[in-house]
Amino acid sequence: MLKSEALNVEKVRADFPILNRKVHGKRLVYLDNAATTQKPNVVIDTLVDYYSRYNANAHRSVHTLGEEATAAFEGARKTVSRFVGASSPEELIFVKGTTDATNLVRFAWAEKNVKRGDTIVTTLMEHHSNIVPWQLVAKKKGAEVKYVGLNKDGTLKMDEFEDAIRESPALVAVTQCSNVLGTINDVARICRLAHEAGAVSLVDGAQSAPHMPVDISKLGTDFFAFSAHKMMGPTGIGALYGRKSLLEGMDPFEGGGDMIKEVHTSGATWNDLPYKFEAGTSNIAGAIGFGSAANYLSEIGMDKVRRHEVELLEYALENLSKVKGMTIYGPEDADQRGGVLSFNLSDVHPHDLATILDERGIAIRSGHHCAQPLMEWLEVPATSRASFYVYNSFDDVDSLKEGLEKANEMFGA
Ligand code: 7TS
Repeated sequence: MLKSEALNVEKVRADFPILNRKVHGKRLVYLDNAATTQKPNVVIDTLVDYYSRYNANAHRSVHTLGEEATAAFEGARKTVSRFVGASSPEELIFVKGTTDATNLVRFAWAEKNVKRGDTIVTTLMEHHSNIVPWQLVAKKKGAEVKYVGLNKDGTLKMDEFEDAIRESPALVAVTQCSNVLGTINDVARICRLAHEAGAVSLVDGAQSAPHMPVDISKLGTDFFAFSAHKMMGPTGIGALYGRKSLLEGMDPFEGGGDMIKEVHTSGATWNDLPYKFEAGTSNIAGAIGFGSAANYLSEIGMDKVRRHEVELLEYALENLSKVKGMTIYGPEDADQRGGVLSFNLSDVHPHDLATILDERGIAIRSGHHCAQPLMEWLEVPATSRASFYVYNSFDDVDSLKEGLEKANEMFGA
């Protein structure tokens, strides 16, 4: 049996109780990590510990439980901000997830700063959460969204990007890693070019922060959005990193408790960063769980996470491409892509394929993956997608290959 050189996968797997369950009597082969990831015991225990020992609201009460909850919540903010290389925890706003983060930028920054006739530059490989908010802003403000196209191998057409930049866009919003093609974009370069053109930059880190070392201080982006549930943390929590100078100039778009300094009948003043953007009781348990997940990943080492996924990808690209009728999308070189592998098998509908694989305990996703402009570019209504994480083994890839061969038999290919 092949073993990962980067990681002790068996040791990692032992941390994830869900991996012991059977699906249709078969070993669970979980290959839907781009949708959401499984949780290690340490994250589950952190949530149980909070609710069973020190559940209290944060930033409000001076009693012991309140102080402990506040300390854990703010400790998590420090951990998560360090994890992505933010220069200070006050630049890290807890939100519901990546979608909530892009919408925060939409309401609190773009609605004020995007003007009639402006352009917003994004790409054809974005998730809807990095497209629809900008379409809504453009419609409201009389601006235009420009989509940078893709080369045949699923990489960005940088010449088109450079053309779009010449029009001095208000905002450049690009994903660091595509959730369909796996393409890794050179966002450091993109942000540099965006800034030279006077634009503000936003990087969608939903598929990068969980899978590769990310250092925002080196990327140089103004905003960076990511979700905890895609990196072993709980659902309903994520973060928006924002450059302090920008956040300070922005008004809150949600009003309520905790985001104010003082409220009088005549008006209100705003709290300091990051609280100005965290109205109401936060997802305290979620944030603490997020911190625990970031610690777990740091202990493994993000360089090892990345190396393991590249090993799996190389193996998968080589072996799955041998299956009759396979079309695999995205860059050929595993070094240029994240651990996401989208494909179609002859004319088998991806939903049928996902159902056949599920019978064998294999979980993949089928559909448009919330990236319909990309599906249009690929000229397919949907794809199947296997996406990897640290607990996936070469065995999982072998199981997927066998499942695909079985599907071929069933469909008479
Ligand atoms: N950006 C990218 C690149 C994503 O992959 C996703 C979720 C999001 C943003 C939105 O994240 P959320 O946590 O706010 O939902 N992607 C997927 C996926 O590929 N399959 O299910 C969800």
